[in-house]
Amino acid sequence: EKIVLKIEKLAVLIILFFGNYLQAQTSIINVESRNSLSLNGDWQVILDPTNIGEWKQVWLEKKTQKKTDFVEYSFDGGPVLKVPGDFNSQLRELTYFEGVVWYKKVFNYNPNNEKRLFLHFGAVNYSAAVYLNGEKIGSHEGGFTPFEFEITNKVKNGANSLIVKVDNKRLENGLPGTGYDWLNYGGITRDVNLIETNKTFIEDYSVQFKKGSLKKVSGWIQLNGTNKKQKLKIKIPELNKSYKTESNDIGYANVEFDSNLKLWSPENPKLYKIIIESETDTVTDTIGFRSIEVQGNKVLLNKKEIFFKGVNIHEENPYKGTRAYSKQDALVLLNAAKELGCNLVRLAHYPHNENIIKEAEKMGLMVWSELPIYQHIQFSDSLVQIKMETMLKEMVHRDKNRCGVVIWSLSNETYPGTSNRNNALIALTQKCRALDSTRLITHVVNTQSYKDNFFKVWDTIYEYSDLICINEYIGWYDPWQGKPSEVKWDFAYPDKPVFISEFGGEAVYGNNAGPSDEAAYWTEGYQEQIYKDQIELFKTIPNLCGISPWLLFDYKSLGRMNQVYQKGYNRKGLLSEKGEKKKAWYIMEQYYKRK
Ligand code: GCB
Repeated sequence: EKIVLKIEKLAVLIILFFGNYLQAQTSIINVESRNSLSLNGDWQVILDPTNIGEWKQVWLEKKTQKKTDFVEYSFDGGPVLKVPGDFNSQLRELTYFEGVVWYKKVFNYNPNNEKRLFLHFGAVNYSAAVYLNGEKIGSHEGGFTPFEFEITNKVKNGANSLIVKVDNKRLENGLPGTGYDWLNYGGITRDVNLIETNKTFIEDYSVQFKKGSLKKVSGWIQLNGTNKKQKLKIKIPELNKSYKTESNDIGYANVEFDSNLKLWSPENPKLYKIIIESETDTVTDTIGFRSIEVQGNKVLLNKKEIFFKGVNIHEENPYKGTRAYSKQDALVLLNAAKELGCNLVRLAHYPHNENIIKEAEKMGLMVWSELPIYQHIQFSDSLVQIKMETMLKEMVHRDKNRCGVVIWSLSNETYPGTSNRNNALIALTQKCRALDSTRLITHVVNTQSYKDNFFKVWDTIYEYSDLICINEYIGWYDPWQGKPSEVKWDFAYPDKPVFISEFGGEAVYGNNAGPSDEAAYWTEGYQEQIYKDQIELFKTIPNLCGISPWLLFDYKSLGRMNQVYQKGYNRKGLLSEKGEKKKAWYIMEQYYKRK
């Protein structure tokens, strides 16, 4: 009995401790269609590189009482930053900053007894602690997914002071960990909204085709609030369709109906206006319907074989040198992908903002969405596994109704030798499948061997992956071991479709000076040759279902310290950061035209 007690105590302690990571509620989906008040715009900030504000309790906003009092901080008189936006690009002294910035915004509100109020963040990189009128209302970890807090009973009539401690310091046990090849843009990088709802509202819903079907819509609706049993409707005005159902004691209703829907595809990205109605709420969405599946060694979109013509994209507006977040930013990236001839964008290496996902869907670009489980992850740390699961839920939760999203990618270049890596990734894959069985699930691996022109793919994590996704940089990090057209392949899982998720090399736009057979001169010609050779290599790959070059635009990465050629940029772009086309661009464009 004593042992049982001890275990119980331990369990409570564990829950209290881990609870800190799970404080934020799963957020309301489809913010766009909610009754919301934007808190975007100017926020006052205090820069706090040594995290001293924690000790000074900045969130209390102490005021002097007596003539002899002094307070050693204030937001007034300090700098102002735009939200949404990374802080690095907004203030010179924050260019390479990784640490704490305190943000403050005052908003007015008149509470209404009939309503509930939620404070919703699109994303804060990397962690956020949120204070309302001096009281901590919660925290969130993870730089690329939404989170929210209900503040119905906390918001005051009149002026309210909201303070957010933003910290983008790298963590050993963070996602990603401490090492990664992109700029660690910190800040309140996506929209902030107050969302007002009725007492009971439609919190969440899933409306997509049932796996494998081109007719059957399957999903569910979830209400939040006390009035749980309600009559519900899903309407598709364009088809004069109205499907009726009812929610049960826990506010949940299954959805299943047949309909003659036009299919979404890259050629015809058809989307329908969908209205979801309860007795107390209405939400409108724009949803497309398609099926995506692997059958044998092929990928089928709407039951027809598809070849993924992809390109890798980081969430950076190359022209502005900022984190991308707006529709305009999205169009800069997606128009370039379209021009290249793509039908898929791999949004590397973390969940991108909703704008780019929605714009891609409208343009007929399929989306590969990924978790930042990247290279040096501390799988042995049990906190990491909890964070992985939380982030997975947040990613799938937000985008489950986006038909454009066809692939959930759960990891990139993790090392099989890392303690507990396989168990952690297998568990994560199973959780992903339980959350969403309709999309393809993959892992990206680069622990293969290439010797004597013989490419061996053996990582056992592929057993759990719908696709074999390989990053290989032959011609750049690894020299060719023979003719590209004569490479031989050996797959441990020979019956799965193969996707080359990264390949490429670096070049400086306009640099045609050096010999084009030597990497060290960073010429366009050298990069162009890599692309020509890679295309020869692709012909040798059995079950090839797609490729995506690394990557669309040159982008900022502090690890790229070659002062002559890189200057702080990863130069593997087909386009420079100014949008200039390198020679390799045309090779890729031609290849996609022929495919
Ligand atoms: C990779 C990584 C990617 C890097 C790229 C590179 O394999 O997945 O994040 O940026 O190589 O340029 O080295």
